[in-house]
Amino acid sequence: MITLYGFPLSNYYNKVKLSLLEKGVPFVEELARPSQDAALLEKSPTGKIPFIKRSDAEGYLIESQAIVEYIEAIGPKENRLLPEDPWEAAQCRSIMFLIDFSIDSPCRPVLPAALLGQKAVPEQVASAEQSVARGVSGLRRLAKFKPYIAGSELTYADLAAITVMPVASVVLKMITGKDPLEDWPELHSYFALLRQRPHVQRVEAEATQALQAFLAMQKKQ
Ligand SMILES: N[C@@H](CCC(=O)N[C@@H](CS)C(=O)NCC(=O)O)C(=O)O
Repeated sequence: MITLYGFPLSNYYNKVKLSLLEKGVPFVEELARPSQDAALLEKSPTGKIPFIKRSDAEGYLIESQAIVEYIEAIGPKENRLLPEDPWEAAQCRSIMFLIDFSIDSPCRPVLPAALLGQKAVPEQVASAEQSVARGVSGLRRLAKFKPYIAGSELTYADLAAITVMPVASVVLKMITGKDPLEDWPELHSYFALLRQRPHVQRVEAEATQALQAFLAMQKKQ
């Protein structure tokens, strides 16, 4: 059995959780918050979430991309979520890396301003906006929407898109009032298609609930 550590406020946690659900790999969830405490660092050497553990093996596995690849390797072969063809599989990975490094990562420096009420630094906000816009325009050139992001089959790239990308939208909209994904109608039709899937609905509902609870707690403080 796999134990998935983290919490549904994390987009990377949700990417892994949705991957486990869509692949059909049984798992249990255990709450873990990112921290630099020694106890957490023993399990997750960077102090980040998500990470997983197998009940029949020592040690933990960090980094959502490595975890997703592991899920594909151990899950039911008939339910392929990464193409067999190495070129097609690499195309999927490149979409996932673009989402992580060119859309999600650039908005991280301004996340505390959006979610923790810290003061936004104008240079950081401008840089985040510019970098995310560049990442989004790169993804616009790469996305196939036929109907899925990498082609005709559902892949982990779709599961990453629907779970990881919304954070850039939420964070930048909270700070600047402008959603960087707003003017991309094809993306919204594609997200609507993915949202017909029960597992996507479950993961998004649990993420929304966690965000609302977190914002309500922040307001009280
Ligand atoms: N590259 C990592 C990113 C994970 C990540 O950034 N997780 C966030 C939560 S969404 C975290 O733990 N942040 C705490 C920190 O940066 O110290 C992955 O794909 O798993």
